[in-house]
Amino acid sequence: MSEQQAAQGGAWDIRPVTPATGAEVSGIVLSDRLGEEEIARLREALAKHKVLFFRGQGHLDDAAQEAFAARLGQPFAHPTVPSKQGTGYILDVDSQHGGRADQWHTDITFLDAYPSASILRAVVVPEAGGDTVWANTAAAYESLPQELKELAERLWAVHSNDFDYAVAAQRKGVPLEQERDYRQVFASTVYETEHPLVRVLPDTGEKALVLGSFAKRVLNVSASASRQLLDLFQEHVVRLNHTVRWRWEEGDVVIWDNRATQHVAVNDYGEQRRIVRRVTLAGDVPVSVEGQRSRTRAGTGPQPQLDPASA
Ligand SMILES: O=C(O)CCC(=O)C(=O)O
Ligand SMILES: [Fe+2]
Repeated sequence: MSEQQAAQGGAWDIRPVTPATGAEVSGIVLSDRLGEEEIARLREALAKHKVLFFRGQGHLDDAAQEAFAARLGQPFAHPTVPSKQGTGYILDVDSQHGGRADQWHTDITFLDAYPSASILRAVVVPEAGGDTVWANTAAAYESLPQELKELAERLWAVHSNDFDYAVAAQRKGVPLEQERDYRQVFASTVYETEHPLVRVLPDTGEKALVLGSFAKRVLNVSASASRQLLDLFQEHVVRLNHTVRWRWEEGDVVIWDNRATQHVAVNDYGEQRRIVRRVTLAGDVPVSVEGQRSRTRAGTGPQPQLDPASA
């Protein structure tokens, strides 16, 4: 390693995967032993590229993933889904236990201070399929026409983890029974939070759209207008120009800026096993263009669950 490289925090390389979104970082060994400069460089790269990809991190086990995450930020346990046994913060996303995140979402937006970043490690990867796709919500805001930027900046939406059985019934590869068990845990406390459709990102000052599958309705408009507005902006977010797609190999790690992206796991791998493990990092309460903060209506206890067969 040259002195200059050392001064820059290591001999690693950052190559964009698309011009706007995603970069592959090579020549780095992720661990809690990285120096302050390297951690700072990773944070800077994340704020710029929104998603960072790392191949060949098979040395990480659950504990080492958590220890690395703790260097990057403050690990944050899921509010309703218990962490994997023997870990503090690991969310086990296992295709055989209902873990198919096959709707576009930003992690945990049903809370006000939802995570700033997520760190996902591939443990078991299907022979083909099971890619993950991210969409850059800051680039999506930027590419809106001015009239729609102004409209979005005035709108707020309620985000909730309450469960829509109509969607579940359509999910491929997940037995209904299993889906119901998973969702009962997921929504064991129902949270509702009002977020602005546009938040100002604290690090870069960029504006980003706040939507995804936890966004349930737009405030102060009819149910029909709400659906159409959510569809309009959501479809814009996930246009191909704003996305990056990753073909996983075991031992890969991906870190995403959860304030400036949505993601979806492509559910195209049938019965094959797929296991990824996530640690999220604590975030801040979004602030609107006009300086207003998101607000959580207190989480409530378990809601009466509809019988999915009749929903
Ligand atoms: O399975 C994936 O690729 C993504 C899972 C997911 O949504 C998450 O870990 O936040
Ligand atoms: Fe997710």
